[in-house]
Amino acid sequence: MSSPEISESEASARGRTVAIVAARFNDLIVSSLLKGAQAAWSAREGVSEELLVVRVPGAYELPVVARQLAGSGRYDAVIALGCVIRGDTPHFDYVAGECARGLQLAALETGVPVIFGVLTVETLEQALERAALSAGNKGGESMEAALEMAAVMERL
Ligand code: INI
Repeated sequence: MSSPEISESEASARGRTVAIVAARFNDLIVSSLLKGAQAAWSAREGVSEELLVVRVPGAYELPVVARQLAGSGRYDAVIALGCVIRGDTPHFDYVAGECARGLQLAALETGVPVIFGVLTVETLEQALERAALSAGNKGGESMEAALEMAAVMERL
C-alpha cells in the first residue's frame, strides 16, 4: 500500500464528486460559508463535476440529509454547513450536540467523509469572523478537508 499521507496539493478535485448540505438558519452566515466552499471548489485544479447543494431548515436537520447523501454512493465526500449561536437559543447544546453526533455517525456508518463545517459560537461577531470571505472562511476550509479526506480514503 502506498503511504496514506496526502499533501494538500495532491488533494486535487480531479474526478471528485462532493455534495454540500447547508442550513438556512442564520442564513447571513451560512450563505457566506457556502460561497467560501464553492470558491475553494472552483479554485481547485481538475474540477469537472458540479457541486450538489441541498438546503435544510436548520443545523438539526443536517445529519439526516448528510447520511442520505453519504449512503448514496455518488459522492466522495459530503460537507455540512451551518451556524449555531449560543446567544440565540437555550437549546444550543441540543442543536449543536446532536448535529455533531449525527454527522459523525453518518460518516462512520457509510465510510464516506462527512465534514463538520458547522460554526458553534457564542456570538454573531465570532460567526462573522469565521465566515469572512477574505481568509479563514470555514466553508473554504471544509472543502479543503473534504478533498483531502477523499484522497486519504481512496488510498486506504
Ligand atoms: N438552527 C441552527 O442552524 N442554528 C441555530 O442557532 C438554531 N437555534 O438558535 O435554535 C437552530 N435552530 C433550528 C433547528 O436547527 C431546527 O431547524 C428546528 O429545531 C426544527 O427541527
